[in-house]
Amino acid sequence: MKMGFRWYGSGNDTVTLSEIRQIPGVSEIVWALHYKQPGEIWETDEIQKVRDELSGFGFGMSVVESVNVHDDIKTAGRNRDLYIGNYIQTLRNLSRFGVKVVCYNFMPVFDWTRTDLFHPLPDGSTALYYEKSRIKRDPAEMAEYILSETKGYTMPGWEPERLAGLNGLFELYKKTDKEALWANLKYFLDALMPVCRECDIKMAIHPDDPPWDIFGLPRLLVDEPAVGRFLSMVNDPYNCLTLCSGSLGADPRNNVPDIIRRYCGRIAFAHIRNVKHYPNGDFSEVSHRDRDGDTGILEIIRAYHDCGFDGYIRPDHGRHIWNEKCRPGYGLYDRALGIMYILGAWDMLDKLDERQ
Ligand code: DNO
Repeated sequence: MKMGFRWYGSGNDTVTLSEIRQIPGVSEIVWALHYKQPGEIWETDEIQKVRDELSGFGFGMSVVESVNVHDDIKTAGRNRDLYIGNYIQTLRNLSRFGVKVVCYNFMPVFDWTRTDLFHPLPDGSTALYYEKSRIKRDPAEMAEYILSETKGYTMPGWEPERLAGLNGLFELYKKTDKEALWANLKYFLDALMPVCRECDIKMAIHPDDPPWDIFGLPRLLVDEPAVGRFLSMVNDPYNCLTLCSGSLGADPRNNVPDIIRRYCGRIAFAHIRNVKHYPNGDFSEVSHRDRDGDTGILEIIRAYHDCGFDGYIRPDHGRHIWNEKCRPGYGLYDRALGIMYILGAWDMLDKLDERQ
């Protein structure tokens, strides 16, 4: 497997490339043009600028997270073919720079959702937290809260300009039920697959986070049957998964190691995140150490190792520790600790294999 670290770009991240270079084992920066709106073409000169910056530090740029999908594509809106055309052009441009995996999601209106971005943990650190009962509230109220909590940083899907048009977005999704959303996802992927094959780029969908419907909006990639349906609906080696252990693992009924063993050949990108469940359905993100949460981090690593996983991997959200001021979930220190934990387990599994 190839270790990556998500980075939001110069001037847009508290973490620097020189800091990331000091974390053992990281060869890839998981990147994106964060200023781009869904539907816009990523131009080659813009991509080249990132390439020059990353290669100056010896990093690869094989994984983009994310090229976001326009709402017209998700809702079969008037301009969906135009935006699919733009997406295809972006893939072609990315392939000129050696991009191999494009992560995206098909969640309506919001990307990942939490109710508390800096929830205190008993050890004095803070972490992302989800309180089920608070989600029933009006999404506009929720949006206002999130904006005040993010302390100037934007969370994907919760950008101020997007939240300003919240009512319009909800209106747009009224005619899109779960089956319509599945059909729109298939339409999108069917159009992309020939280009993906030609460009050797895998499309890697991120599961819905959390893995259940919120604010009355349908969500698709929520459990093992849904993952199976997704992969057989477009049965192409370029139609792949970003297997996010923390997203699927937020539902205690999901056995993430089993899902990995079952679909390993179609996992292009792995996110390793640990969550702790509470009996009332709330959950908290925690350190990557297996026993700190309920996701089964060691079994997950063992599943990838047993399958001979050679795709890309990154530690997902970390806690905020040592007074670090950073994007929610995306600080330097806890993600660096997460990498050392993952690599420690992985290297030991390699050693044990050598003995046999
Ligand atoms: C959360 C991330 C997601 C992910 C998108 C993919 O931290 O894992 O925001 O990047 O859902 O499009």
